[in-house]
Amino acid sequence: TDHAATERLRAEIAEVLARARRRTATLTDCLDEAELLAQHSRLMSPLVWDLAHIGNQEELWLVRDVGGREPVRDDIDHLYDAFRHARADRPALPLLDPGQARGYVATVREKVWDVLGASALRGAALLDGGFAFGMIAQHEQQHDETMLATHQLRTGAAVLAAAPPPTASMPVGGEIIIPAGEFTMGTSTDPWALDNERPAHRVDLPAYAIDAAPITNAQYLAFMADGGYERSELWSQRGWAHRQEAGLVAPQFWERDSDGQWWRRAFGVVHPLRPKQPVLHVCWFEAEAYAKWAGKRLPTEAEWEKAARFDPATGASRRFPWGAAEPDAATANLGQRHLEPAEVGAYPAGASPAGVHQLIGDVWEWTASGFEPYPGFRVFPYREYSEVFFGGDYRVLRGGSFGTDPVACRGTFRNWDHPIRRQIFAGFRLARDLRAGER
Ligand code: AVJ
Ligand code: FE
Repeated sequence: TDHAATERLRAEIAEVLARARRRTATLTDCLDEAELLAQHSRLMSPLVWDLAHIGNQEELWLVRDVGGREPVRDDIDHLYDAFRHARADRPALPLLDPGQARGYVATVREKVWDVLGASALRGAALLDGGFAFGMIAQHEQQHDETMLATHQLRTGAAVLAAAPPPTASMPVGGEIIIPAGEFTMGTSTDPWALDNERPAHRVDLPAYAIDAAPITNAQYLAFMADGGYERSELWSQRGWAHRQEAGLVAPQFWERDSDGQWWRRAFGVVHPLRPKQPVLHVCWFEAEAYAKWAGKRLPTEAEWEKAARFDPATGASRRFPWGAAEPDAATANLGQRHLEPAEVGAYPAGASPAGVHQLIGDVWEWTASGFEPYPGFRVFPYREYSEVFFGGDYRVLRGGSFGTDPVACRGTFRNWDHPIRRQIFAGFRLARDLRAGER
């Protein structure tokens, strides 16, 4: 019945909002006031800004807009408007202190529980799939992933811990050929899909080859050993200029000892580089140079999505590579269950029908594509989520990382960042056109 469906949706919303808040607490309760207020990197906000910004977005959309309630703190809106102040300038603002920020997000959440429970919602926001609530849960989780990146940039003793990810249970490598043909890209029906994932549209692609797995540390080391960072001919002009200016010699957070062995610092712990794990913390220009060295290229967004979603048996596009089931510990490394990517070959149950592995989770994958609207795009509900970024200096990333919650991850989900950024949890896989006669 309608009533039972509404109650199920209400319970699902309550669970995703509560899960996001538990994670926000995990990321902020482990640090003292000074560390929450500190600028760990000019690329990032102080953690206490993310915390109150999470509450402020929730207040704007769920308390004021959906709930039609009185503002909790409309005097602080300007402090937490991401378009008003650059990240580097946020530490100097008269921000709520950690205690005030915690009190603020808790007060907002109390009001949201009240809004969610209100009978008036039965007809409106909830029947429309609960989009506003889903958007806010995704927003909190996206900032939680950003806060996790701030944790990775912070120096000092480790404060986060998690079980190690699974190791390879089968060898995975080489390429998969995706035959030519149309597929459905994007979605018009996923209730919590964001505006930039809409609408569903048909895309026709020639046949192409795509890597069965992301590029590993071992593969990346071979590029480095072959002079990858020293050979300007492997880099685009812009990429080489950036490589020179930023002094890039290895992925971020790699350290080499006097014996020439590489180690990786992750969340305050230095560990030997694990050869079968996907390479992490490379910028788009590094991925571009690696691709040139390998005689290949990055996949376009459409190629990535067809490899992830197209089911040749039905001709339909799936929500996830493995089907419609929610991600779990057997299919994908998501949700900060682990603090690093898993080895390639660790998730055979998560492969796509074509046999492409680990598209979802582990590392965000850089694509060749800029961030553009799909044909028929409509802003929903606000221009600043997607539209103002279209046509900018961004590249699209797909698939989510170990730090992405399932609520903010699916085969249609689009992320984007500047091509020089590498503090995000990004790696890549490659693709190529087929040679004459190859099929
Ligand atoms: C989609 C991850 C690029 O963090 O800038 C958070 C998500 N939008 N608050 C970002 C977002 C508004 C966004 N990314
Ligand atoms: Fe935000």
